[in-house]
Amino acid sequence: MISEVKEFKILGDHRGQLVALEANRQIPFEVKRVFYIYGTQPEISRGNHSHYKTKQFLVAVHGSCKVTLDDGVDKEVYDLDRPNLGLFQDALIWGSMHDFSPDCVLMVLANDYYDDKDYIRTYDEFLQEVNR
Ligand code: T46
Repeated sequence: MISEVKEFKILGDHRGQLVALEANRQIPFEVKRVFYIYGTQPEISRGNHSHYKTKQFLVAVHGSCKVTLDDGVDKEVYDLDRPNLGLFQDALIWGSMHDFSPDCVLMVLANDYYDDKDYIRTYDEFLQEVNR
């Protein structure tokens, strides 16, 4: 198993719903960066890279998408279709995000600041790195 979709407690009442995510609790690292992607067309695939060190946690806070994670041996596809679901993507895992609903807002929490040098952009280089 590469990862698993985690289900968070919904702290709802008659006013609506609330989901709380805390560093080192629901999120398995200290969060240094949050970004979100939206307005992605259904036929578009995003990501398609890995990271040397960056760990990520993905939550579709609105709408839905699928995430394929690949550890160099196995591939698994995960559905993020509710705002109380999250998926951990470790370093050295190839990730792609696809099948976005038009209203999807995919929020990503990361354990480090953005650094272009932390990206592994070709699948061959990724395989070399995981087999080292
Ligand atoms: C991932 C998926 C879901 C920044 O300036 N800061 C940032 O923190 C990020 C993530 C990106 N950028 C810049 C770099 C590019 O000029 O934003 C532009 C688009 O980034 P990128 O092409 O990496 O976007 P995606 O959607 O292919 O991938 C991003 C993340 O890079 C990736 O780790 O999991 O969103």
